[in-house]
Amino acid sequence: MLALEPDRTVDIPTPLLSLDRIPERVETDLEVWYQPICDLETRLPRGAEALARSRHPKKGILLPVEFLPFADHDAMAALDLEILESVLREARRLTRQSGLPDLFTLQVNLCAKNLESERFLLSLLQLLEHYRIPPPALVFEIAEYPPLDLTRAGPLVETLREWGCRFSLDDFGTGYSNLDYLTRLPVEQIKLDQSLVAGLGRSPRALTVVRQILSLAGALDAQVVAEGIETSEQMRILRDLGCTEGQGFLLGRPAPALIL
Ligand code: G
Ligand code: MN
Repeated sequence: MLALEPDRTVDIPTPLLSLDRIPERVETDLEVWYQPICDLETRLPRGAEALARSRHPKKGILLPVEFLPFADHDAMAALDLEILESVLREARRLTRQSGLPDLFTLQVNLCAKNLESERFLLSLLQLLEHYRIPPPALVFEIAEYPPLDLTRAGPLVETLREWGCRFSLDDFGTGYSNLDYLTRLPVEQIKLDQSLVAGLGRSPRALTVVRQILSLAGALDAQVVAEGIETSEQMRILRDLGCTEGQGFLLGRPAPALIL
């Protein structure tokens, strides 16, 4: 284990790739915004997802789809690492001030390339040591795209789980291979895609699909976080179906600071 002084500059291995590769990046600044993940009964935050944003001098705040070239996996991987470090730095600052609340989790998106890379694992280990953040404070969200090579990612995921980090399957319910992921990837959380949440109260079929996903998640011991909750009706239906956690504009918009 690397015992690093909290304030010493950490010697992270050369980043997987420089963020200079991101064309828009030349004239923009990366920011980390946070959106609360709340208990649907109390509406209190029990975690937050870190979201990449970029501040452009003329265009304002940009979403990743607006500043990250689609399918540039190297740029995505570099971005993940930069976001991760920023989240850990912020968590360290808050821990010094008041401590992270018990059971509060910081959710960070990770792309496939990182989860398939031992170098990423090493960087992560060093960052956790440096900022002294306990691994159980982190939930890594795995998106379906780009697809994960489970043969390569499996051992890394296992190692991270042994350290106490947890995993979430992001945007569940859209795309192609999610069910296969569920059989082969031990995740503690499933994020119900906002397109399904949007159908609640409007489409009986959406209700059926969401009910069945909740049942499947329950059978796999995975927590469900409903994404994109915008109306109290959607929230009520989700609660009635037994969903306990959610995220969305109704509960809190992404904001440029981590609010505990
Ligand atoms: O892919 P992922 O689920 O990580 O993306 C989350 C994105 O969804 C964020 O960029 C966030 O701004 C957006 N988002 C979060 N809550 C809502 C919501 O209630 N409605 C809509 N339309 N978008 C949301
Ligand atoms: Mn996500």
